[in-house]
Amino acid sequence: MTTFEQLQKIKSDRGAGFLLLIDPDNIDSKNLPRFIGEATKAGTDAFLVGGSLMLSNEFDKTLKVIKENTNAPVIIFPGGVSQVSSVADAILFLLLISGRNPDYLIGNQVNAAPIIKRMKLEAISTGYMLIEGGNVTSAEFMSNTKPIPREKPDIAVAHALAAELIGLKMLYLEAGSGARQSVPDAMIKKVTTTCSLPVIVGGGIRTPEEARNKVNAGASFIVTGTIIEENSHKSLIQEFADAIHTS
Ligand code: 1GP
Repeated sequence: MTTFEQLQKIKSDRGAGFLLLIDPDNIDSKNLPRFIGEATKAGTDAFLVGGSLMLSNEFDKTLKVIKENTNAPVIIFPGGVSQVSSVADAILFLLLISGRNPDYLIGNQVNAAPIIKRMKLEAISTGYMLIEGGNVTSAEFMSNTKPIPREKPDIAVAHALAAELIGLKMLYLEAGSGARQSVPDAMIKKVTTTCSLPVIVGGGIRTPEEARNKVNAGASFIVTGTIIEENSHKSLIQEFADAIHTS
């Protein structure tokens, strides 16, 4: 089964999937093996690994440690071309479709594609949409693109439909790591009722209840990063998993 098929199965078996973001720049590497084991037991469905900056030079090593301590899929969520590795199960092959910066629409993809192909790494083509989250996030600053205004769901819908017609496999509605406000539920609802692609939602989600509201609005996968970096206790991971798994 491909990783994309595994994600589809998670969605159909559990209602929605809980993806935990591991940013190699923000981890306590000594506790990583134990943390990954506990997070898997507490209901994490897959791990996303990556970051906007990547100051750490231990990307491969971090991926190896994660792989060794979980049987859940380990998926690269790349902030740039340097974040490609054959250790992972797959990579989100992101096109930053909300922006108009050609480097993030096709330039980086052209640089990364031959490497990904040579590694035989599964690429899951994903339309990545930055949504205004109340503060300037690293993703916005680093990509030099403007997010979609949060009170303009129709603009988000038009981008989502373009992604579907282009033939991308998934959408990622992103308020940005550490966003003050997460993607509005009304926008998620409008996108998921108009567009048939599975939708990942992340950025600024801080409570299990908020995560559940996003699933109820139509999200297929929820990503949390910051809140679990701040409080990595397994009981909180379990609460998120329980809120996200509706069946
Ligand atoms: C960022 O969507 C992810 O790309 C997670 O965001 O760190 O705010 O949870 P947070």
